[in-house]
Amino acid sequence: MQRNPEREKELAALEAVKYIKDGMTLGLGTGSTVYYAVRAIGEMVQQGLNIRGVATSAATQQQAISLGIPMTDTAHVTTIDLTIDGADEFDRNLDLVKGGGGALFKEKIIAAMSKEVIIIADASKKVDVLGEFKLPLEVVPFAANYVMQQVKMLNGNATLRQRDGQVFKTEQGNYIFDADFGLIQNAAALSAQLNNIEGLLVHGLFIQTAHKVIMGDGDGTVVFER
Ligand code: A5P
Repeated sequence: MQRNPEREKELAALEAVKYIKDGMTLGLGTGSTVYYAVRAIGEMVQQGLNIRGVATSAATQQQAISLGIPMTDTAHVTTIDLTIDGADEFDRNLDLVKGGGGALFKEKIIAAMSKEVIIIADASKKVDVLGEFKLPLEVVPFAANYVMQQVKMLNGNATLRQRDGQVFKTEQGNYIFDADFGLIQNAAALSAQLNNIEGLLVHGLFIQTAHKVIMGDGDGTVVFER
């Protein structure tokens, strides 16, 4: 089958927004797939939907505001009804690798605050085993050498993310390491080990976070549920 990833992203996004109800506080993820969801939510708001959004990145915040979506932030909400976000990989347990865009810190906090998390993705994101996509790690610069060494001890090979010839900095002013652990046979165990490294602010494994993954698949969508 000739696949069109952009169409699959859009189809997944359009299916996900059907779960939005009036009055909800909505977490808005980051990335090229969520772009389509935010665009659709903008249209729904124009047609009278009453929601407020909480963004996981400055880019999403900007897009949402430009579409007239009322926005708030984590200082003003304690729970989020539903979050719609993307992923770099998902497996059959609906465990995820995220952070390709560098927004993983806010994405993890927003996911933790959410009663329900729906992940939207094109079909290329579905994998048998996580780990082909290098795992993003957000690292406080002061701890960079230490974290690099600790990641090596877990058999990870990390490289400092660069963009346009410069060291990439997150919205929090931290580094991203893209870490190759090979195929991750036990994602929960690796997640726990990474959680124990001081100075590693957050990693891109999202374990038991997604309630649903909606995947665009050719001309339709498939919904995976936990
Ligand atoms: C942002 O940091 C990421 O977690 C994104 O959600 C993820 O990279 C998916 O992005 P795309 O929808 O652009 O593939």
